[in-house]
Amino acid sequence: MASPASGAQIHYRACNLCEAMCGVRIEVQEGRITSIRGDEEDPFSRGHICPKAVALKDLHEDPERLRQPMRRTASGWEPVSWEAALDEVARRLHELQGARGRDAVAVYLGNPTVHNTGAMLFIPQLLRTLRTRNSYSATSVDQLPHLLAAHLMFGHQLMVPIPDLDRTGYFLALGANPLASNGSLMTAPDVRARLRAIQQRGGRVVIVDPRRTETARIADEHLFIRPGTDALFLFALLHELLQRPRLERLAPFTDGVEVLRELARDFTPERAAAPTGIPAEDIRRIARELAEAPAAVCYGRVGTSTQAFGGLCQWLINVINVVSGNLDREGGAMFTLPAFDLVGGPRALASSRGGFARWRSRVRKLPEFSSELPVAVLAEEILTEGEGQVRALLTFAGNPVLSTPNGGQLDKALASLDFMVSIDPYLNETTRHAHLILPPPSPLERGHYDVAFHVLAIRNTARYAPALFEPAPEAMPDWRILLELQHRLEVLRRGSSLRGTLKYQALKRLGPEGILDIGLRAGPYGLRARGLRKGLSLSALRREPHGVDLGPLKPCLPQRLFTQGKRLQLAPAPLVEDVRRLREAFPEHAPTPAEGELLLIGRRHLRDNNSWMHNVPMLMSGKPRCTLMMHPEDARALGLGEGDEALVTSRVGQLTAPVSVTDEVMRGVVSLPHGYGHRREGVRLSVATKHAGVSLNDLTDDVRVDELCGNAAFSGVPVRVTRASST
Ligand SMILES: Nc1nc2c(c(=O)[nH]1)N[C@H]1C(S)=C(S)[C@@H](COP(=O)(O)OP(=O)(O)OC[C@H]3O[C@@H](n4cnc5c(=O)[nH]c(N)nc54)[C@H](O)[C@@H]3O)O[C@H]1N2
Ligand SMILES: Nc1nc2c(c(=O)[nH]1)N[C@H]1C(S)=C(S)[C@@H](COP(=O)(O)OP(=O)(O)OC[C@H]3O[C@@H](n4cnc5c(=O)[nH]c(N)nc54)[C@H](O)[C@@H]3O)O[C@H]1N2
Ligand code: SF4
Ligand SMILES: [Mo]
Repeated sequence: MASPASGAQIHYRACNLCEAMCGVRIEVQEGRITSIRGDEEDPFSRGHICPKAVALKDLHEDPERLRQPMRRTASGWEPVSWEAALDEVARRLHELQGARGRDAVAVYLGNPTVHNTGAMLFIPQLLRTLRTRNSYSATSVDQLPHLLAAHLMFGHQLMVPIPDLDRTGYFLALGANPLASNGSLMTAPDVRARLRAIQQRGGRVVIVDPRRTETARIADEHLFIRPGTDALFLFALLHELLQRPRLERLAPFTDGVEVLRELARDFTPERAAAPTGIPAEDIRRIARELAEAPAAVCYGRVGTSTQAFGGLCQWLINVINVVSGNLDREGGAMFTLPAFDLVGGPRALASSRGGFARWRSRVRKLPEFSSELPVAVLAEEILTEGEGQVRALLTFAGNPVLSTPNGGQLDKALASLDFMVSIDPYLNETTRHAHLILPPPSPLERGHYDVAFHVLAIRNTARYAPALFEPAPEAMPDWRILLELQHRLEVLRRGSSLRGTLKYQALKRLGPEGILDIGLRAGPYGLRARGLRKGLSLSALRREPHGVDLGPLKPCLPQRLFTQGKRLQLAPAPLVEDVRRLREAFPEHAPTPAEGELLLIGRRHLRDNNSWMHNVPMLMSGKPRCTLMMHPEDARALGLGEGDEALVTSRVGQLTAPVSVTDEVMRGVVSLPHGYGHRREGVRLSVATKHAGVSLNDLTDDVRVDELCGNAAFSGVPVRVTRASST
C-alpha cells in the first residue's frame, strides 16, 4: 500500500454513491482531498472502487452545490436563513393541510435517501407527523415488486432473498447489469471478480437480457429476451422444475406447492418460446442446469421489476429458488442478519413489514404498498381537481421530473402547485419548481453507516465512518432539517408541550449516531448477544475503520419468517390472481409480435448515477452516452446510420437522439439511458447542461404500470422511430 505523503491525513469510509459499499481511502492535506483510492484493508471490497468514487471529491467541491437555503422570488433565487426557511416551510405545509386536508401535501423520497444514514433514521418520523396518503418514493419506479413479493411470501418487505454469490455454482440473472450498476439488491463490491470466481469454481453465469450487456459479455451464456415477457420464461422454468420439486428442509413450513402446480401446468416452454424469443429447448436445458447444479440461484433486478408483470416476475424468481431447493441454503438465495437489524430488530428501529392495498389512489385507484402510493399517479393527483387534490409537495433527494414515467407531465404539474419545498443540494429539473430549497452538506460532511445496504448484502458486514470534514457552521445535515420540520409541524398543530420539547431535544442530542449505537447494541451482534467485550456498538465500529466482517449468510428459516404461523407462502392470493392478467396478455397461441414495432428499454452506464451526477466533469468526458441504441437491421430498415438523429415518438412524448447502431440490442428493441435531459430553463448545473442529452422518461408512459402494484413499467414502451428532419 502506498504510504501517505507527509502531513497527510488518511480517512477511511464506505462510498455511499451506489449499493456496493466499497471501502475508500481518502487522503487529505491542508483540508483538501489529494487522493481517493480503494481501501485494500476493507475485508469486503478488498480495494475495489469504480470511477464514481473519485467524484466524492468533486461533489464536495462543486461550486454549484447549494450551501444555504434558497427562496424563489420574482427576481430569482435569494439566500434565506435556516430559521426563516424552516419556519416558512412548516407554516405553509401546516396551513395547506389545515385548509385542504392532510392529503393535500405530498412527499416524494428519492434514491439517495437510502444511502444517507440520517435520512433513513429521521424520515419515518416526519412521515408520521405529516400523515398524508400522498406519500411517494423511487420505490415504485424500482424495487416495489421485490418488496411486495417479500411481504406476501415471507411476511416482511425487507426479507428480500440475496444471491449467495461467493458460494453459488450457477448464477442465472435476468434484467440486471451489475457490471454497470455495481449490483443492486445484492450489495457485492467488485461483481466482476465475484462472477469470474464462479466460473473459476467450474460454475456458470447465465444472463437473460434484451441487450448483450457488459455483464452478458463476461457470462458463459447470454439469451436475448423480448422485453416484458420474463414472467412467461420464469413460468416455463417453474413448469419444468415442478416435475421434481426439491423443497427439502423448507417442506415442513411451506404452503402452496399444489396451487403452483395447477397454475404452471399450461405454461410450457413451448408456450413461452414465441413471445420471449427463447427456444423451448434452451428453457428446458436451463431448468435442468438449475436443478442439477450443486447450488444455484435465480436473480432478477430492475429489468424484471419495472415491467407490466414485475410483481409476478419477482414472485416467480423466489418460487424458482424455493422449488429448486436453493432458498435459504448456501450458494442459493439467502437472507442477511444485519448488525442494525431493520427486519427483526426492536420495533421502534425496525422498518414496517409492509402492507398492501389497504387504500387506493384517489384518481386511478392504484393500491398503496407500505403506506406509499405509486409515483406514476403523482402528476394526475396534482392535476385532477377535487377533494384530496395534491396542492403542495416536499421532495427529499429526488428528481422525479427525470426519473418517473411521463416526467414531462410531472414537470408541468409541479409548476401548478401552491407550494413546493425540496431538500436537495442541487437546483435541478425538479427542484427548480420549489419555492424553497433546503440543501444538506456533502456526503463527506456526515457520518455514514449503510442502514439499508447491510440488509441487502451478500455477506454480513458492518462499517461506520464519522464525517471527514466538519460541516460549515451554517450547514444543516439532512436529519436535522427533517427533525426541525417535524418539530415545527408538531408545535403548529398541537402547541408546544413539555413532552414534545423533551422528545425533540432528546432526538437532537442523539442524532443518527446515537440511534445507530442503540440499534447496534440491541442487534444480533450487540452487547446482549456477544457480551460486553465482543458486542458491537458504535464505539466498537469506530475502532475498526475498515469495517468488520460478520461472516457469510446463514440459513435462518423458519425462525426469521414474519408470516402467520411462520409459514412460507408460495402462492399468496394477490399474486395467484394476477396470473389471469398474464394469461390474457399472452393467450396460448399468441401471434409473434408485429414486425416494425420497436420496444424501448433503458440502460445504465458505469459513470452515470441516475440523474444527479452529470455535473461532475470527470464523469462526463469521452463519447456522449445518451444515444439511441438500435440493431443494424432495424437501422437499415429505417434508413438510419451511426450518429444520425432519430425522432422517437411514444404515446406521451417525442424527442430526438443520435443513433448508435449495434447488434448489442435485440432486433426490434431500442435503448436509451435514463437520467439525462438537463437542458431546461432555470437549472443550475453548468457541466450537466453541456452534456444535457434527452430524458427517456419524456417517452415512458405513466399509464403503463404493473397493474398489480402500480410499479412503473419502463421496459418495452412501444415507440415509433423515424429520421429527424434536419432543420
Ligand atoms: N453506474 C450506475 N450504477 C447504478 C445506477 C446508475 O444509474 N448508474 N443506479 C443504481 C440504482 S438506483 C439501481 S436500482 C441499480 C439497478 O441495477 P441493475 O438492475 O443491475 O441495473 P440496469 O443496468 O438498469 O440493468 C437492468 C437490465 O435490464 C435489462 N432489461 C430491460 N428490460 C428488460 C426485460 O424486459 N427483461 C429482461 N430480462 N431484462 C430487461 C436492461 O437491458 C438492463 O441490462 O443500479 C444502481 N447502480
Ligand atoms: N426509464 C427509467 N427510469 C428510471 C429508471 C430506469 O431504469 N429507467 N430507474 C429508476 C430507479 S431504479 C431509481 S432508484 C430512480 C431514481 O430516481 P430519483 O431518486 O428521483 O432520482 P435521482 O436521479 O437519484 O436524484 C437524486 C436527487 O437527490 C439529490 N441528492 C443526492 N444526494 C443527496 C443527499 O444526501 N441528500 C439530499 N437531500 N439530496 C441528495 C440529488 O441532487 C438529486 O436531486 O430513477 C428511476 N427512473
Ligand atoms: S461501485 Fe458504487 S460504492 Fe463502489 S466506488 Fe463505485 S459508486 Fe462507490
Ligand atoms: Mo434504483
